Amino acid sequence: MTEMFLKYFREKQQQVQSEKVYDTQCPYCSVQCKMRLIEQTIVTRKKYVTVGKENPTSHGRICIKGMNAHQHALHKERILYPLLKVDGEFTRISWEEAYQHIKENFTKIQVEDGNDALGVYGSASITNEEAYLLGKFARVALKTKHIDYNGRLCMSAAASAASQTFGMDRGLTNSLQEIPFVECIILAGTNIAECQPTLMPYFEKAKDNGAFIIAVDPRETATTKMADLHLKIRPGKDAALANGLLKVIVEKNYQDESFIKEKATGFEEVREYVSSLSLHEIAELTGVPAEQIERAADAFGKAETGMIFTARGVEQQTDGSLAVRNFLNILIVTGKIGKPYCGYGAITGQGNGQGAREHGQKADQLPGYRSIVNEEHRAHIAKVWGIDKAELPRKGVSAFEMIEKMDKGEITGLFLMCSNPIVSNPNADFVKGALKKLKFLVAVDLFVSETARLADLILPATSYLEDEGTTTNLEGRVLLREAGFPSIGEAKHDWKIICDIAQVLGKGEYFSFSSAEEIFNELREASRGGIADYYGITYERLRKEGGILWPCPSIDHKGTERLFEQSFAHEDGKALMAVVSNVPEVPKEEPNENYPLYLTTGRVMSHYLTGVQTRKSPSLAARNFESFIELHPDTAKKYGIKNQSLVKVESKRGSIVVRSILSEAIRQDTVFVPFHWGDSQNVNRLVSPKLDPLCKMPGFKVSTVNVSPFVEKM
Ligand SMILES: Nc1nc2c(c(=O)[nH]1)N[C@H]1C(S)=C(S)[C@@H](COP(=O)(O)OP(=O)(O)OC[C@H]3O[C@@H](n4cnc5c(=O)[nH]c(N)nc54)[C@H](O)[C@@H]3O)O[C@H]1N2
Ligand SMILES: Nc1nc2c(c(=O)[nH]1)N[C@H]1C(S)=C(S)[C@@H](COP(=O)(O)OP(=O)(O)OC[C@H]3O[C@@H](n4cnc5c(=O)[nH]c(N)nc54)[C@H](O)[C@@H]3O)O[C@H]1N2
Ligand code: SF4
Ligand SMILES: [Mo]
Repeated sequence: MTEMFLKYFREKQQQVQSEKVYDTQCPYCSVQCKMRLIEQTIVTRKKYVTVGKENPTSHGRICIKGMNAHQHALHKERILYPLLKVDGEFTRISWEEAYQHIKENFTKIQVEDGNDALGVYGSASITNEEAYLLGKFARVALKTKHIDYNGRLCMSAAASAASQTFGMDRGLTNSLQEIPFVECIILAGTNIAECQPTLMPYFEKAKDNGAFIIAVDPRETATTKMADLHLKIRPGKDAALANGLLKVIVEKNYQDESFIKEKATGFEEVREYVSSLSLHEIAELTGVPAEQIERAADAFGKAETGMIFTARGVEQQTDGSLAVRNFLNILIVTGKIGKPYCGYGAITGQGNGQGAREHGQKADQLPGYRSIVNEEHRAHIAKVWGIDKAELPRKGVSAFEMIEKMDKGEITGLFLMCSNPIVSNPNADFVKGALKKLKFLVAVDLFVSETARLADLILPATSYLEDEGTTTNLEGRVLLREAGFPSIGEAKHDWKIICDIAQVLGKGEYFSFSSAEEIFNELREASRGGIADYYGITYERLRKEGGILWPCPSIDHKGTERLFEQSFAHEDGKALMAVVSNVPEVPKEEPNENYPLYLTTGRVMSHYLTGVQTRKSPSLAARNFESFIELHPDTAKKYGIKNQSLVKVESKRGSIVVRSILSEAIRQDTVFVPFHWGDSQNVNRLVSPKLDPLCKMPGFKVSTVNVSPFVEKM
């Protein structure tokens, strides 16, 4: 009987089994691995598998997050229709009703409180088309100056440093293909093994070819394990460490005099400053022994070729932009930029962390990396948009400063697209309080995130599987993300939602787009002649060529692999060095009696950012289902904390409870907590809200805390 049934079942299965394949691209990190979603229908059940697809960046590799990304996109908790909060409960309404609510409330707020009382908070997880359109929406449809985005918390320090030193900011100055041939590599505050895992083979090949790798991190990580030398720095002291390296480089004459003379300004001042410093004092300050600083400087200084990579460990600091500039100083002094196997890489974070920082979502920026304060730039964009230059709002404020304005009642309405600020911004309890003060909050999301819970209205967006558009990966390579999967429920594309609202507000003529490609074609015009010039890139070319590195000023231009080969992007063609003090302008929190430990924050392999997506993915959530605090066994002993026990972690601003992981990998004066969880595990409730005065990046990587065993009150 069983035999017969099995035979019957197998035949049946073969009969009805069908397979569909969707070309897509990972929604998570900046590598933007190309993937395929395979949908198999077995009898009545659908089964999904994601596999990698050949591409010039990750060559068909994907990591566990990419492999399981479809699990959140297909999750049953996806929002299917607009939800209005009525008496504290979310209630289904139609899109028409939702748009009417927006019209009424936005209009009322702007009449009562002024145009700038409406804020727009965007994202680097949306496409270039959507990022571009959101900037236009704020300035043309809402006429507000207040727009900024979550990339402020991510890329602003590196972007500001590269713009000031080189005259332009593209994450990698070289293509990844050069990495295997570099002799000496510095990885400062970057955990590539967990955060961009599919890039690891580039570094592994470099090692096989004999490269010397130096890692700078207060913790041992899967990345530092690859290094030949690990500088286990005290959190927040990277600028000083770079001064130490510069000092040795200059004293031992590793500098490239002719490069400096021909291509840089400001060297003498830097030389003078670092010469005045004591290496012994730098060792004390940074916690890195002087001989290790010397060894690192020798390795980098003597090598024929070298590259430096930084990520958020160096950048998410209240002196982050200057700390990066000091690492760029090292490249310039040693002449290791603008030639083969020499250059800089800010390892970009979010999927579209590069493109979304170029096309006008920033408070001070217009598309093509143009400046909102430059009259020529304003005129160019006003012309593309068909408005009068005088109508273009002026410069607004950064993401966290917008939240401060909500607290003060200066911003009273917010349009939030693709971000979860109460989990991702510092001083989270304050942020929550500020958002609660809003008269009207609209959140566009896939899920009811911690922030969307506070919204008056939630609009359902389509996911990466459903929404076509371009993203620009960490190399500066513009990619077309195909998206043939049908939309789920009544969800709409982010760009469509923006266009529809503009229409309801009477600005439809500026937003009459019927496809992402049409928006891209306007973006091309808007970016034309700017720093981030996309004019020569078309969907047709992207389909044919697989990806194009900007700048690409004309249709027959092949794109730009290596930057600064002839000159830097400043008007004089030179790189501008900066003296970076060991003592930052904004003092950082230092351990004291009440808060004796440094807290630093970051990521784990299996979760992404505030975790709204990855916590929905069973295969990822199973790897880390709760947050944790990593602390050294000696530190744990001192504070009476056992392994795998609940710990109360407290700062001046708040407290959380997380489970301990004792590990000798971390410095004794430092604890680490990831930020992928909300509510009682939201580490940003502890984090200091101080900002880098130059780029307004929060100092996520240094706060001070105290730890104690958690005792449950009966
Ligand atoms: N798995 C995973 N991958 C991701 C993400 C994710 O959430 N999860 N997010 C993506 C995004 S948006 C981003 S921005 C990137 C982030 O990528 P990374 O910047 O590489 O990640 P982080 O863990 O934030 O920080 C990197 C390292 O900095 C170290 N660090 C902490 N304080 C300091 C310090 O003061 N100095 C130095 N030198 N190092 C310090 C931390 O110990 C950590 O190992 O990753 C992207 N990829
Ligand atoms: N303590 C600490 N805090 C940090 C950091 C840190 O290292 N330490 N890192 C910072 C960094 S680098 C970053 S990038 C930020 C990120 O901070 P956030 O932007 O707040 O984090 P996400 O989790 O990406 O939030 C994205 C939201 O958009 C939704 N979403 C996903 N795809 C789409 C889409 O296509 N359309 C729409 N409309 N919604 C979508 C998701 O469900 C989610 O709710 O966090 C920062 N915060
Ligand atoms: S998370 Fe990053 S490395 Fe992993 S598959 Fe996605 S894009 Fe690739
Ligand atoms: Mo990020």
